[in-house]
Amino acid sequence: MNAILEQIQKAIEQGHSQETIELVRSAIRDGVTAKEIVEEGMFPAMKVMTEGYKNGDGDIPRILTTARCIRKGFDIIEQESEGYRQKKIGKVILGTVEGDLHDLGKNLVGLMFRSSGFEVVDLGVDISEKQFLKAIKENPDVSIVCLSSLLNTSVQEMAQVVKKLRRNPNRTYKILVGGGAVTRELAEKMGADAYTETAADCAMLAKKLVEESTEEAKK
Ligand code: B12
Repeated sequence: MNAILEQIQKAIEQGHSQETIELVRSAIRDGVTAKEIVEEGMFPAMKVMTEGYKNGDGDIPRILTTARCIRKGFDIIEQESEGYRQKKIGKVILGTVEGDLHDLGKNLVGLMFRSSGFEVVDLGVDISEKQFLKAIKENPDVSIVCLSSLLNTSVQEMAQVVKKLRRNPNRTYKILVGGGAVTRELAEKMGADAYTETAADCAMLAKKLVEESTEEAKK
């Protein structure tokens, strides 16, 4: 692997945001592509962090500093990489459901989608069924709707929103759910199209879902 990509990964894992910015800038100047920086430098750091979290050895301050470094690196790519103007794979609407104010996981999901080439409409936290439906109406080209919930008390609300989103006669999107209060079993029960445990996996899965929908539409 290109040495600078390894350095980017290390800087992010260690939470050094200024160093991340300088390394990403320097990689762009040296002709490393945005795709390589994201997929071989930033993505692996994110993966290490979310795996750690899954196994119980990721702490919140560490998650925050990692997310901040990725965010900063990504800002530099958007501002300075000519080659970044890639065609968007699809559009994602993302929000934490009503009653729930947790947003760290949702923000990571948003970052992963953006760095995988999706356009992201982040509605924020405490988002009602009405607000999700309004956003879908305003973005008829949406391909994925993502709901996040960390509270058991909000899972009911999430199930309600999923039910409504499924019934939409103009549905062109897949529904993806996640967050600490959601399990695969719950996701299936509420009728979501997909669930992943971590942010790192969900953008990959969404890419697959969008490709499958495009294939189906061609038939
Ligand atoms: C930080 C935190 C807070 C912060 C939130 C700050 C913020 N800006 O988000 C504050 C202090 C505000 C807070 C408040 C509360 N909290 Co709190 N909080 C936490 C804590 C410690 C960490 C959550 C977190 O950010 N984790 C890190 C992120 C990265 O993980 P994550 O969100 O799960 O996301 C990952 C995956 O789930 C996935 N993911 C997330 N969303 C999505 C969406 C999709 C579509 C997909 C595919 C994947 C995905 O990707 C992420 C990365 O891989 C947890 C305990 C814990 N250790 O989990 C309690 C916790 C979630 N909180 C809890 C509670 C009860 C509360 C309060 C009710 C406390 C109170 N009595 O006031 C309030 C609720 C406020 C409200 N209305 O929302 C409980 C929830 C219990 C439950 N299951 O119902 C927990 C589990 C603590 C506990 N053990 O009791 N909290």
